[in-house]
Amino acid sequence: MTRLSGITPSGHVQLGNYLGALRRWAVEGGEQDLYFISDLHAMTTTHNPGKLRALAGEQLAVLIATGIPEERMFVQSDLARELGALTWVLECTASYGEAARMIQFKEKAEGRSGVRLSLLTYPVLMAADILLQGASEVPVGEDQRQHVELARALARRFNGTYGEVFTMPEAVLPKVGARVRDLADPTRKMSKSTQDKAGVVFVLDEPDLVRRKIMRAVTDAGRTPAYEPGTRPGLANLLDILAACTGRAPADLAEEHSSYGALKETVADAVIEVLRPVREGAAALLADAAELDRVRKAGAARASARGEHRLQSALRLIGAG
Ligand code: AQP
Repeated sequence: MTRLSGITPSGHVQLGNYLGALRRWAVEGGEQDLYFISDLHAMTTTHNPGKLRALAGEQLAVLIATGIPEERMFVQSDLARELGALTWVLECTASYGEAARMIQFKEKAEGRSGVRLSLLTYPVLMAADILLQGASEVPVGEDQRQHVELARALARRFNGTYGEVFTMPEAVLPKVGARVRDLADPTRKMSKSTQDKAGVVFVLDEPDLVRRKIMRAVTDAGRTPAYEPGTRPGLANLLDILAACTGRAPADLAEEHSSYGALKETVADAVIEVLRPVREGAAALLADAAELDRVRKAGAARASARGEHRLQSALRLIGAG
C-alpha cells in the first residue's frame, strides 16, 4: 500500500500544517508512503516565480527537519516532464464536462476574470501525481475527494480502453490530527496564505515572534480558563494547541491555569519547544545548499524511476511513440 500526501508552497509552513499533518507523516507514515511538495499546483492563480521557488526549497528543508524519511519525498516540479506527458495522456482520457464539474473549480473561478486554464485542469495533474507514483491511497479532506474520484475514473477508463497500467487509487480520510485555528480570528483555520500574518505562527518564526503572536491571541472577556470550544473558540484553540504539543487533555490543561496570561505563556513555551528542532534543522539545511540539492535530486530520481514504466506503458498503449 502506498499513500501519497502533498503540501503546497502557497506560503511558509505554519503551525497547523505541522501539528495537523507533517508531524504525523514523520511519526505514523508507512514504509511505502510518499510525500511531495506540490509547487506546480501553486501556479493555478497569480504567483511570483522567485518566491515560489524559494518556498518550495524551504518546505523541503522543513519536511526533512520534521523527520520524514528523505527517500520518501520529492518536489513535484522536478518531475515536470513526466507529469506533463502523463497529464496530456489523462486529458485525452477525460472529458471537458468532467473537469468543469469540479466544485473547487466552480468555487475558485466564480466571479473572477482571467481565470487560468490550469485552474480547470489541475485535477488532471493531480490524477497524474497519483497515478504516476502508483499510489493506492490518497488521504484528503472532503474538498479534494472529488479530485481523487476523477483520478479513479481516469485510471479505470484508461485501463479498460487501452490496457492495464494504473493502480486504482482510493481517497481515504486523513487520521485526525490537531485542527489549528487562526490566533487573530479563531472562526477560520490557520493557513499559510492568510494575508494578515498576526494570527499565523510559522514553523520558522523566531521564538520571540512566536511568543508575541500567542500572547496577542484573541480570547474573550472571561478570566478563568475553561475548555468550551462552542462559546470560547479562541481559548479552546490555545488549549487544543497546547494539548497537541503535550499529548494531554485540553480540559485538564485549562484547570491547571488560573489566568489567560499564564495559559498563554505556557502555550508559547510549548510551541517554541515543539518547533525548535524543526526550525533549527531547517535553518541548518537552508544554509547548506549542496546538501539540500543532494536530497532533492535523489528524491527526484527515485520518484521518476518509480513512475517511468507506467508513463512509458501509457504512452505506448495510447499510440504515442
Ligand atoms: N490549520 C490547520 N490545522 C491542521 N492541519 C492543517 N493543514 C493545513 N492547515 C491546517 C494540513 O496541512 C497539510 C498540508 O496543507 P496543504 O498545503 O495541502 O493545504 P491547506 O490545507 O490548504 O493548507 P493551508 O496552510 O491552509 O494553505 P493555503 O493557505 O494555501 O490554503 C494538509 O494535510 C492539511 O490538512
